[in-house]
Amino acid sequence: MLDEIGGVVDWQGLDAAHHLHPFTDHKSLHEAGVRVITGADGVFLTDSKGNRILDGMAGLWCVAAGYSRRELVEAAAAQMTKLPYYNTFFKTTNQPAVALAQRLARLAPAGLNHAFFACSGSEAVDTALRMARFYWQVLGKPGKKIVIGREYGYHGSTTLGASAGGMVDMHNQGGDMPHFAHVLPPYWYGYGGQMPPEEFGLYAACQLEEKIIALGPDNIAAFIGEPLQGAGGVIIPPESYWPEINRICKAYDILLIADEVICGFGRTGKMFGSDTFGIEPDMMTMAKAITSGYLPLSAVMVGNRVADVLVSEAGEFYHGFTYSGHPVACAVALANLDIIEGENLPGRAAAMGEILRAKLHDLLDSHPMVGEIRGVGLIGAIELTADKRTRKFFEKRGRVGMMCRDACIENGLVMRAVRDTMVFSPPLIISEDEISMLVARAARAIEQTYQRVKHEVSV
Ligand code: PXG
Repeated sequence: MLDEIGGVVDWQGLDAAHHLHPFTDHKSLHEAGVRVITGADGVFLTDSKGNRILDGMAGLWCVAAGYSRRELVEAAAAQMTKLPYYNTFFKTTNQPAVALAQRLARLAPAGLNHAFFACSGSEAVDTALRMARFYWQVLGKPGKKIVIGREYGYHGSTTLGASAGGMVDMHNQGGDMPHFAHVLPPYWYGYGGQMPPEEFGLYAACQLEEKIIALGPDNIAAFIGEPLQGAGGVIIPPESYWPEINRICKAYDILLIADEVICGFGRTGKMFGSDTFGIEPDMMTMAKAITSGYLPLSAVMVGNRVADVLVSEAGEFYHGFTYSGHPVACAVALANLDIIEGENLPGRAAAMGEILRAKLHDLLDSHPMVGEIRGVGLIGAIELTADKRTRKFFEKRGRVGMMCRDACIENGLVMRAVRDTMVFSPPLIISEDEISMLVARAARAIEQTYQRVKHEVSV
């Protein structure tokens, strides 16, 4: 591979020698060789071999406005020229941070009027959890410490985030702090059995109520949940689920935290997943599409109930980051929100999502290895199954999904596998032609995978 002045650089070799990657088995990565991404435009990535790959995941669920947006580059350059950095500690602020806080208060559901800034989704989750516990301390209820999350929930990779999430492999590697508990996710395809989805939604919500009663409401600070569980496999709750969760959190006086890191900013067809699913959160965490991934930034939107206590009664909250309210990241977020609102990307996600699902149903409903196609807005999943009548999973879960993920790449498409569930979340600016391309490539990859494992599939 050539560098910009024509010298040969072995980027793969250097990467293997010096770079530790997130969520990676390095031995097998080194055997296979890493893919070097060198550029991107619109919904396409380019790699060092000159392949053009349709990015069906919007990076890691974040590049809502698409790649190569000049507006965002210019916003960053202008802010870097004017004020590249200053902190928001010690009685100071900066204009982009204030403007963004005001903008987010306008966009967020009613009553969420204050923003606390951080740099990643994990930091936003840490912030929300510490703030929830602090809130109860200030109110004289320091015993309310436990945070309840869900199996297959993902709330980041810091120690609190991993503990709040429901990924057992992360718990087993030190992400298992005390004062956390987990309940069943509203995953009808996996756990619904013979129950109709709406009945199963109530059943799953009821698991939270039972857990609260078992642990004692006086010991519980908050429930945290993604409106739909992204990294867990795009688990979309039945409509009955969230209204019941709202009711339970209110009935037992437990804060409700909606983790909007994936759902926020149009992904589900409305501005926030909370709007789509009717969630009434006390706090919301957001990141990723807040800058379309162009710079690291996250926020916790804090509802009046908590903010009023924090502002008027609490004294100092000993928490914050060097880059909280970073002026360049906030300026890019503002320019990105101009695109999201100006081009009505939430509405576009709703319309394009319908088209995407219709095309997937057309091509794949009758495929013997496809158990379910689901989605809302421009996020969705295709369940690969060993028996579509009984929704049976494959032996050694994750193996067939990984084969299909590799087949997708060979066909010029990035799609993620979560166990044997193929998930997609393309940039919200994707066109109808690009959707047809995505669907055709996905269908080809699924068929190629099927040809390799069809002896395991009941027809
Ligand atoms: N909450 C949710 C709901 C997320 O999806 C985080 C918090 C943490 O955000 P940061 O910025 O700290 O990574 C996330 C992140 C995957 C994958 O493979 C998903 C995420 C991150 C990395 C990989 O699906 N979600």
